[in-house]
Amino acid sequence: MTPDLFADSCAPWQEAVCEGAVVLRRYALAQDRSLLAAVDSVTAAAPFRHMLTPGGYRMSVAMTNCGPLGWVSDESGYRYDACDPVSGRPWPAMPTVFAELATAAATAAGFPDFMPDACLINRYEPGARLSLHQDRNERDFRQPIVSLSLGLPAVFLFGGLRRSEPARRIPLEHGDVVVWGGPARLRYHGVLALKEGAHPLLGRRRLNLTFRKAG
Ligand code: MD3
Ligand code: FE
Repeated sequence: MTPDLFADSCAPWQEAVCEGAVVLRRYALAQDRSLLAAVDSVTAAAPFRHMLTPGGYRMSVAMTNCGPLGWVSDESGYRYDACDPVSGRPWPAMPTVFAELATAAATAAGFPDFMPDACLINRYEPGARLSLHQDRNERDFRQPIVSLSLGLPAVFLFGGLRRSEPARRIPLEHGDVVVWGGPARLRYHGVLALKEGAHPLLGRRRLNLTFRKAG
């Protein structure tokens, strides 16, 4: 063991991924069925769709949103919008079970009073991936982002403040919650292509919910 190796970078224990990032392993496990029922209620009103990147490519991850603001991408760029461009109607309300989970997890990670106004729901099927990017469409970077993983496991890439920095690989499983804030908030991150598999509740899918204070 060489403690100096970690002195200025990441702590060697699993919960604190890096300064500002905390993994709460299996934090949402006991609520998985009610969370999934709430996802179904959202997708009944705002179905998953494959958005286009500003460059015109179809994203392999299918997405939808709930809450006052939703993240959207099309050929004119990325932004938050109060309305679903498919229906022209406001995004479905954020289910109480979502908001309570996000606030409790943020509090556990040292960010009390987190009140998300946006929940992006990402659906991965085998082969779907998210390339390295920063989340910077939100107004206040002092606000953390809470992410919840459900279904098939995935490998999360956690890089640095520049795209060129090497990325760590963090496995994320069903029920894991991660809170990203402080100095971790603007780090590059992504998700490797989802491997084939079958989850007892979700089958060949992974869902990731990200909670943000966007506006
Ligand atoms: C690290 N989603 O929707 S959430 C995204 O699994 C997104 O679907 C991923 O990245 C997914 O933008 C990962 C984890 C996440 C979210 C925001 C971050 C990690 C982050 C912001 C800064 C650093
Ligand atoms: Fe992101």
